[in-house]
Amino acid sequence: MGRAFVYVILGGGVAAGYAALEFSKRGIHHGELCIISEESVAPYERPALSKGYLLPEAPARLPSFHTCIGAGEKRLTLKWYKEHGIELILGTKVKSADVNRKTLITSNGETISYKILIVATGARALKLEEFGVRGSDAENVCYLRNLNDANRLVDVMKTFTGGNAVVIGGGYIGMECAAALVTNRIKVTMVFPEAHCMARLFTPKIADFYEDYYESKGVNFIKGTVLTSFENDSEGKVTAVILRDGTRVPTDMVVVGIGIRANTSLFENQLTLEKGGIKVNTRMQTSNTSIYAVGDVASFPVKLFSSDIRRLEHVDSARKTARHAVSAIMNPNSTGDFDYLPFFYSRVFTLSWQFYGDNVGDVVHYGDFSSGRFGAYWVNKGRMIGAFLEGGTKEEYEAIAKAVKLKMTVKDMGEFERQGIEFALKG
Ligand code: FAD
Ligand code: NAD
Ligand code: ISD
Repeated sequence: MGRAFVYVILGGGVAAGYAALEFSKRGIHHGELCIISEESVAPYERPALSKGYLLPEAPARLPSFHTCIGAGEKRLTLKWYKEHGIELILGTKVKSADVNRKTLITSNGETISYKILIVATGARALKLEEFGVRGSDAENVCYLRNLNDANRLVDVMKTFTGGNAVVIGGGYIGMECAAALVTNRIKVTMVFPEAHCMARLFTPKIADFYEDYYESKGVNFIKGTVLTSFENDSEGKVTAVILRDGTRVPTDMVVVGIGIRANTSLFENQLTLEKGGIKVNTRMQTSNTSIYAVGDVASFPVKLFSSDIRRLEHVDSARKTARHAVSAIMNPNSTGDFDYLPFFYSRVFTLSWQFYGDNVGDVVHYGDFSSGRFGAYWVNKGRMIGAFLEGGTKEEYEAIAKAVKLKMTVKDMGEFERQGIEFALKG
């Protein structure tokens, strides 16, 4: 059995939702587009899973955070897809792809053919087993990538209110989940291999601020080490984690956030890959002209960084690469090169930061670290190429984004540091 579509979006996450909205805005006929997703719900704003979804009071629940609410656009419910003649094939994993035949085969054995395919398969959470640790399938060990994981985490948190958790990993998931656990009255120990948290992005000085803040909320940090094994009770539940130096940390539950791998496996010998993702050009087109890739799975040239190929793992890039791909498909002649300003953000407790650009080169810090209104700029070859700001206003965030986009010239580093946020505000 089989079905044929003009456009197929493979994957039903953030990028898929934004691509669907863009297709509808640009005008497609009923029955032309389908989305195939392993998840059993329509595309939703994944960032909610480590924030509003984990709140102890009035937590966010679907359908409130379907895409494209996160960018202030329409919320696309099942009804919307139906009304727009977009087929949602949910709870269905694509098992294989044949780019020559232009077909996908699903877990039900169905063959779906396409004229144009958008790959939006995102990424999967890395498992501890991939680092030689066994037993992370225990019922009180949680990962967080999708709605099922989030539901499991909520259930486990509820079971251990007033208890202890170990968070493995000091990246985005580790930091956001640790904050959520504390808010749910669970005492947290964070364990990660680097010298400070958020090592991919933060400077030691920025990290110090967040670590001090977390410590003031009762979080204990064990840095520069990794977990090597679990201790379990007779029912298989984890009761303690054992670290590389033999330290034993008793716990009621564990949350693991040790990075991701892009879901490229369906295309590994069929499309060109780079930087762990599917390589695309400035139109989000892969090495096969009928196939586009967007979101976490796409490695694309960032014009601002001399067209260096990057794979970004953030929601803003998922939304914008998806829209750009659809524009390139539907209106090829009026679609220019993708010109993206990398944008990352996080919100924990009452804190909130934004980062634009790239974090290489010399760093200057500015502002007041004791009051939580501070920032940092990255300067490379006399130009500002990255900016971080905690506790900024809308106007300030817009100003740092613009300054990075313009790669403002920095003549005097001392003066630049002294001006701080004023440097970006005065434009
Ligand atoms: P995804 O949203 O992961 O969607 C991929 C989809 O493809 C999934 O539905 C998956 O089931 C499906 N799929 C994969 N393989 C197959 C297959 N073979 N067959 C069928 N379906 C398949 N970024 C930020 O910038 N800010 C944040 O605050 C933030 N918070 C986050 C919180 C959490 C808990 C997580 C996990 C991520 C967060 N991110 C955040 C990252 C952001 O969510 C991702 O960058 C974004 O979701 C990427 O979108 P995507 O569509 O490429 O992938
Ligand atoms: P990450 O790359 O941000 O952090 C991974 C962390 O894992 C590292 O910082 C390191 O401390 C740790 N680590 C690596 N190997 C380890 C090992 N063997 N043992 C113990 N720790 C180890 O990845 P993540 O935190 O897992 O986040 C997953 C994905 O979700 C990322 O793509 C991230 O961008 C996304 N996310 C983003 C946000 C946001 O942008 N606000 C929020 C949540 C999740
Ligand atoms: O996707 C990302 C991310 O989370 C970062 O911190 O890219 C950046 C780079 O690792 C740093 O620029």
